[in-house]
Amino acid sequence: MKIKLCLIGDRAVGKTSLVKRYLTDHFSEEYRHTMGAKVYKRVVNLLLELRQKMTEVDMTLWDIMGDLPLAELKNESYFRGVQGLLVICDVTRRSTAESLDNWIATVPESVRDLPMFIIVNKNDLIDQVELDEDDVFRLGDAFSSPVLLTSAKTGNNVQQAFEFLAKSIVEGQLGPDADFLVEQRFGVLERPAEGSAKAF
Ligand SMILES: Nc1nc2c(ncn2[C@@H]2O[C@H](COP(=O)(O)OP(=O)(O)O)[C@@H](O)[C@H]2O)c(=O)[nH]1
Ligand SMILES: [Mg+2]
Repeated sequence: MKIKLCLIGDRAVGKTSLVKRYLTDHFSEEYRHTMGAKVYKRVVNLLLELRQKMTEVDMTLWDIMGDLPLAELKNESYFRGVQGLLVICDVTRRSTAESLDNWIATVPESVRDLPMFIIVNKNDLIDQVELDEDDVFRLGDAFSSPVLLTSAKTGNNVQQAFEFLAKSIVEGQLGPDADFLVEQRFGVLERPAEGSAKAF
């Protein structure tokens, strides 16, 4: 099964570092540059718990190149065919969490309802933290999405971020038990009423 995941989030939150960490812990190959984006690929075997079956997932990871504004990405193929989003902020800069609203508001409408994980990166920088536990929970509520604290530096939760999202997508495509599995893995998050998706 082929899966396309896109990374979004402010400059320097660690998007590229997370992809590199995920890829270089294992064999990988950077295989394509497109306008405004770098596309990476990794093939993994993931265990689907419910079916007790391994499945091969061919992941392409789309990372924004440099500082390209999202408005330009929308004109490119960045979001075409995407199945899941990693929405990334930096635990040491509150502003990067505040701007997630803007990121979500600017992605194409069809993309907004896709499986999405909020990633709070740089969790190794414990003495510079600007987001507390409540903030992290509020982010999850606001976007009705699982939140993972990661560190591209130590590798903490990086593989989980990519592979749990990939599994959510695969399981979502595999039938009605998918929601149950996602709830079991992450706990249930209430979907907020229309228009209330504001964490800050
Ligand atoms: N301490 C720490 N630094 C990180 C982490 N992730 C990224 N960085 C640093 O943050 C800066 C921006 O990272 P980069 O991956 O280029 O961000 P991008 O613009 O979102 O792609 C670089 O100096 C990285 O070394 C992390 O988890 N912990
Ligand atoms: Mg980058």
